[in-house]
Amino acid sequence: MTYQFDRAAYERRIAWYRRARFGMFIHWGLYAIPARGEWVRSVEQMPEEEYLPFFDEFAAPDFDARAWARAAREAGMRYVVLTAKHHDGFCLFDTATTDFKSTNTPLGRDVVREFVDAARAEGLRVGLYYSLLDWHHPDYPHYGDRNHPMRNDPECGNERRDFNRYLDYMHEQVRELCTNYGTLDILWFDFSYDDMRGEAWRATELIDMVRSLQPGVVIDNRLEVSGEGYGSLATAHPAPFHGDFVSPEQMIPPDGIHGEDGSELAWESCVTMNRNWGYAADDHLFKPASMLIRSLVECVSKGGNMLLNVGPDARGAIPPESMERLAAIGRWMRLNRDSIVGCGRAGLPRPEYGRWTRNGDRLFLHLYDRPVGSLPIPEVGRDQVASMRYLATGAEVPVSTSWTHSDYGEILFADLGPDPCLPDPIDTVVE
Ligand code: FHN
Repeated sequence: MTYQFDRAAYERRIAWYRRARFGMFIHWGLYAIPARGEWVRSVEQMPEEEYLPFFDEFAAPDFDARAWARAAREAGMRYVVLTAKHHDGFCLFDTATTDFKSTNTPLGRDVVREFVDAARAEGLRVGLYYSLLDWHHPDYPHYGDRNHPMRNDPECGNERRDFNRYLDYMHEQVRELCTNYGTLDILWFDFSYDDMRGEAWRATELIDMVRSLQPGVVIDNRLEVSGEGYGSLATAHPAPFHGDFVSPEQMIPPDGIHGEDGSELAWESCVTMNRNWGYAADDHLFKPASMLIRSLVECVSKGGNMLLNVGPDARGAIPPESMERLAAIGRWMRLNRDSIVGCGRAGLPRPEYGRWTRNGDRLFLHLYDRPVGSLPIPEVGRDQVASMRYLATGAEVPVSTSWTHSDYGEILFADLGPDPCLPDPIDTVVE
């Protein structure tokens, strides 16, 4: 039977996600010990025997999922996504499929269990990231040149590996995650490449199982693509494993993301604060909070979400540079959240001096450059506007009168100008 995409069911499933707009990504695992990013095994061509000792060292004395979830909530985030398993194959959940899991380390705890409980206790939606790649599993194809791990190198003896047996393992782990940790709000698969996409993962079978266990879960599009691609969600005939949102990585699409039929697709830009997803001790170049807030505004003004990453260190603590930025973002969100949560594209021309977002008949102008004197707003008609106020202070906005017609009830400003709630850009330590 051919798959029929049910757009009405899709829009119902994705509605909360479109309103949420802002989430936290958490990359954590054994790689926090070498502290050179989550691809350290591949980039440094580290053999398994050099990596496995980190397993016996993984004690994470400061691991506190509730502290992570509280930091996300206080930053104004509405959902959190944790790496349940990254490419190194290390499982942060108590799986029956392998001993390579957090419950067998000195930490001895089911990190995913504590994470989902903490997130829900903080009123957040729960997401789990799951790597399709697995450098630990003996049946996952290995690659000779680890700097180009996507090529299937003949010297790696892949003919002896049974990839279908790996897929059975992978599907069983996904089934455990969908069965043992309550209602999941997001499943974040990562990632497809070369000919490893779609049915190469037995994706229809996988998605059918996921949907039978977690009917309302929102799924990303990386059973088909990586951070560069749209996937079949954008086409007139989405595949069964289309995913529910497009997942641009470290970039913001110039004008949002639309399907071939012109429909506005859900999308989420996932971004790091520095240059690494996993903890990297030497990576001190963090973006200032004001830049991260502008990225969030940019995403929402184009109808998208932003998933902002933190990489806890080997002790389990979110780095201080990240905590500083989360706190600054939280100060801004406490006063301006109405211009982000529940908002989307305003349907107005994009001004030079800022960005518009909209929620129903409320318009929000994110002022990047505050004008001297009154504020010309040629995009909106004066005669239908009930009031204009700065969100951060409630103060009336002095404006000029040269306007055209509109149908908006009120305009509120989320002022990104020299806002008292935004700290001076935090000095970044540049090595
Ligand atoms: O290889 C991963 C990477 O480590 C990280 O998890 C990002 C997050 O979107 N996804 C892959 C690269 O696209």
